[in-house]
Amino acid sequence: MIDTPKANRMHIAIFGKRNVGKSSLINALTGQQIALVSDMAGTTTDPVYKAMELLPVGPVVIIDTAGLDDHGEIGELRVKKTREVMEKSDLALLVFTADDESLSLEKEWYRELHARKIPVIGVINKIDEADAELEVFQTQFDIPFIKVSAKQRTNIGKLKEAIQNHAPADFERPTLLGDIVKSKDIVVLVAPQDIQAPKGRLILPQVQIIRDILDQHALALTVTDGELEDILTALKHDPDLVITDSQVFDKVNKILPNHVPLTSFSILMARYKGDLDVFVQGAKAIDRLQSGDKVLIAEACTHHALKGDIGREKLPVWLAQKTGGTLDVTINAGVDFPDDLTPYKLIVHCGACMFNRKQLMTRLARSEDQQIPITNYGVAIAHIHGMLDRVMRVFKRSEQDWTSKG
Ligand SMILES: Nc1nc2c(ncn2[C@@H]2O[C@H](COP(=O)(O)OP(=O)(O)OP(=O)(O)O)[C@@H](O)[C@H]2O)c(=O)[nH]1
Ligand SMILES: [Mg+2]
Repeated sequence: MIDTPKANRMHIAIFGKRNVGKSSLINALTGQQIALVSDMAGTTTDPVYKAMELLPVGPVVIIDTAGLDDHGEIGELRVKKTREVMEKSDLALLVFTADDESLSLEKEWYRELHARKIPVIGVINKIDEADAELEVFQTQFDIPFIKVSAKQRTNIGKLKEAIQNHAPADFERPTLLGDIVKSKDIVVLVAPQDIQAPKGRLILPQVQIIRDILDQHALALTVTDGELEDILTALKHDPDLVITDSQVFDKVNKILPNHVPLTSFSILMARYKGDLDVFVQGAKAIDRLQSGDKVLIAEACTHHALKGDIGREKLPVWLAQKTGGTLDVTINAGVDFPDDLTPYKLIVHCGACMFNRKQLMTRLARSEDQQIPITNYGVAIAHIHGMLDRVMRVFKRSEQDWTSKG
């Protein structure tokens, strides 16, 4: 997948004295064993970089560093490297433990971070061992504090929320298609024949995507599914990309030669506003649904549902067919999203064209916290029709490019 360039990812650095649990924290935040943890002070020697989608924040690089209090000849070199990390940090986590006796080193680092206008969040770790008096810290540092246990993963969700709230504002995905469409590419857009948009208009995702194609100086051709064959015949060569409405996926898939890249409006919006990997994972839960399971269909706006509405009518039928029985479907429309998602076996979200990225990412984070699979209309429909691999092909690329050092 050609994804957010590393430079556009928010860089979150973890600083603190040796042994406070910085490496344990990067492991807890990523949910993976990224960094080596041991009770020997000075385990981490060089900065460790991990690129990932951090919910609800978005694409980030998290950086684990060596302890600030390292000393001796090599120790000082390590501190120098840690200091260099500051140069590329957009946000810093300053890690403490409750029994910290001297805070002078942290104060020095805090002053430097502050001078560089890098937002800092204080993280008091190991609260499973010793609870901390927040006031003691708060009187000495003018920053928000979160108490966590990296080891037991306590309050890691709260920490992610704090990161979201204190993150600099300008880390949204720059374009919908800028990384997959180039100048002069021919992009065919397919709308269903019974266009549900208000008479005389296109729906917002179509408008946004056409605008984005024009921004790339590519060519946008809009047809309904009935005219797709005509346009393919009329073109001198295959289109570089076809973007279809999810409702006619199946039909388009049959008409379009397999080598022509195909995706949907809804999937592009899901990538732009949310986290496509989470939605793809979530779609796999469709295969585990059983008759009688509760499913939440979430819509961002309260549009007037027409006959054959995708979320209200088609999707529930398709999902139920997969289970061979019936499902207990709840429709949730608008800005209220249930706090408790645990009754549901699956959440299927609309394209969220009326939401900004943060709103949708917050919902993804809540689902992740409660371990409820969440997917999106387009991704779900592609999966139901056995086309998920095909419609994801255009984004394929490994995350590894962004996981290397530096
Ligand atoms: N009880 C408890 N122990 C923790 C917690 N987090 C880390 N530890 C332990 O503290 C020790 C140091 O953890 P690390 O994550 O390696 O600490 P670090 O800050 O990366 O250390 P250096 O790399 O040496 O600077 C290990 O023995 C961890 O298991 C926690 O939340 N609770
Ligand atoms: Mg470490």
